[in-house]
Amino acid sequence: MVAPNRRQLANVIRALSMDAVQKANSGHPGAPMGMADIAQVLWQDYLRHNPTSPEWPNRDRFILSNGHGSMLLYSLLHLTGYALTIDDLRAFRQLHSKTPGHPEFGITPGVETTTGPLGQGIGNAVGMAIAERVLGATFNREGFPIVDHWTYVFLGDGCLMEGISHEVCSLAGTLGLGKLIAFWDDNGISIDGPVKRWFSDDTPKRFESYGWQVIKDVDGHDAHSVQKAIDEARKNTTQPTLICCKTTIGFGAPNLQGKEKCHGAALGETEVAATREALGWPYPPFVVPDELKQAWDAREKGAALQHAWEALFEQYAAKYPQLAKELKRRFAKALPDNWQEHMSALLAQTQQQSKTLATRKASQLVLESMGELLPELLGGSADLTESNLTAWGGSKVITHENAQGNYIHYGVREFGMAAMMNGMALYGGFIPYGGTFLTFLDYMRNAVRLAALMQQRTIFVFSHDSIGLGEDGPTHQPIEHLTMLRATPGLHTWRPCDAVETIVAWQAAIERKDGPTTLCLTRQAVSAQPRTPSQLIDIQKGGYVLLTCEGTPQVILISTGSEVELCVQAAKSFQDKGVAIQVVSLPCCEVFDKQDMAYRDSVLAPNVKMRLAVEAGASLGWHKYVGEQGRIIGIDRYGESAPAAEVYAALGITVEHIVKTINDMVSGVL
Ligand SMILES: Cc1ncc(C[n+]2csc(CCOP(=O)(O)OP(=O)(O)O)c2C)c(N)n1
Repeated sequence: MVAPNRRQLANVIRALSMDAVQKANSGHPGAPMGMADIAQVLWQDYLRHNPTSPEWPNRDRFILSNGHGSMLLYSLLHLTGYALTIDDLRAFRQLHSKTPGHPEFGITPGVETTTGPLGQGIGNAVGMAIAERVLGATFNREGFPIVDHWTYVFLGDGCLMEGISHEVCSLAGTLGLGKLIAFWDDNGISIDGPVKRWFSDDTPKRFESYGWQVIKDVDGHDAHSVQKAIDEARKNTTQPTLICCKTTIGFGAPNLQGKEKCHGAALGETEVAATREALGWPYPPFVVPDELKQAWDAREKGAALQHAWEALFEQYAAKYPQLAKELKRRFAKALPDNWQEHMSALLAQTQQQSKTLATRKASQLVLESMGELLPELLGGSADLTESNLTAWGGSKVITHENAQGNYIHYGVREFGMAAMMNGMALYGGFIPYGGTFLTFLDYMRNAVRLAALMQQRTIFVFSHDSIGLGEDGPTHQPIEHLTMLRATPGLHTWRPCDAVETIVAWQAAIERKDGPTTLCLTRQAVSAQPRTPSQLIDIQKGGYVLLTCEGTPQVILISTGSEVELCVQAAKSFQDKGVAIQVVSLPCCEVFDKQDMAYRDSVLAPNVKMRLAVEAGASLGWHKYVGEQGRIIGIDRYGESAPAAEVYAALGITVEHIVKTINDMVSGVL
């Protein structure tokens, strides 16, 4: 039997992709058909992976940043032997299938990250390449390259047009991520037509200026050229490489190839038939001849690769038992044995010290205290380190020259930072955290969303969390941001009111293995609140009664962060006036909402209808807690540029306003 040639092997991808899209009558056949030849070379000649063990830590990472071409990835995973059957391919884009419209992490074995929002895949890949480099620098020993693999990315014009690609590729060049190789699908087409009318950058020059190695003018349909380019890319381990591949979108479809019409719609029965003819593909949909199946099957080769690595790891473990144990611990997301004990002691001590300080400062003290315990913490800031207070005494900056560190100066690249952090979280062995001002959440928002969608332990540190930042004014003062965060499914948002709550917030973020957390922190100092031992324990429930009153409360105040102390002061002013007021601190709504009803009712007694929520942010969302008859003191406008106290006064976030509102409620005016 004659062994199938490369074009025939690539044509399997083309056929599966066009047929799956045709069956769903939805999807993107153009990119998979255009990139099939490149994929065939990369996956069959270079990619080190084991289809029966998709989580093998030292596998090469493959990211499809142009995620709309999902059928390319699904075809490759199916053909090489991942747990993805031909029936799964038939169910492309159907409810609860393993083959959703765009690749989704956690749904399909072998999908390394969720892609589709263009540009973020390359961001994730840069994060993964950083993770590989840092982990290798920490754990590899002479003769034991146990962390040593490549990160390959496919991307299209769309990814390169997105601003985030500049952010992350610029940093990748600066850091000299030599084991990152990106393939640009230079097909000259995006949805609206030929891109030259809206994308005329000199992409090679752009990447050269970032410090990348650029391999130009590669014929993406010529296996030999692709092979040569990959070899050249891999020779250079001090620079990331961009391989510019000229391709034809929809390659093989005689009437539609090279045209935008085949980008994002089924080819149509007639064109599918014509493509079969043109490609010399006589088989019915979803039928792959045995010899092609066998030629694609990578299970045996993959198992051998993994076994060889495991043998090396065994020797490594014999020689460096502590390192091996530590690496395993980190990949298992296990926390150190003394973790709980350490954090409880810190909590008790901080409660006792009762210090007035900004919660961003408290956050830094938490990092200082737990940093040595958690070498997996990989911190950073988007050029606001001194404001976010994300660095601590043990922070060591990762540079081009030295990857033995735990802190990244991301530069002014919020979106890129968040996407890279997601890549690091997905990679494993790290707990990424990164800071910026809360208002710049907007710049990185879609990556925060993807962290939540992918259920990754990414920790976003947002300081300057309200108008309390003062003089920088409305451009820097978040208003709607807390609401946006709370509206994001799967995200936990903590807004602690003092140092003690900040510790609990950090602890929750780190112990949470299945989702991201944001820590919203004040620029300005806040008072420490007194607590009983049981109140101290209840913080971790997301909400608790901070200030109790005699008997049933007449009014319940609900607040978060810096406004909690205003509520406490207001409530205390009623103590000798015969009005029983309870103050509830609600640092994390999502965690509180997960408590059982008995607990929630013990905090927010259902029969107490006079409730007032106070937060220096948009009022939207608070009716959930205050009910129909409740009131909200929030901010539904933009802020002001002035010293913090004056801005608070101007916008009515004051003790006086709270007191007046309570009086109005109690006297029946409201
Ligand atoms: C952030 C983002 N914006 C818009 C889209 C919608 N979209 C999907 S593909 C695409 C065009 C991409 O063009 P290109 O990368 O050249 O893909 P090709 O046409 O080669 O398949 C657009 C605008 C998206 N997926 N993500």
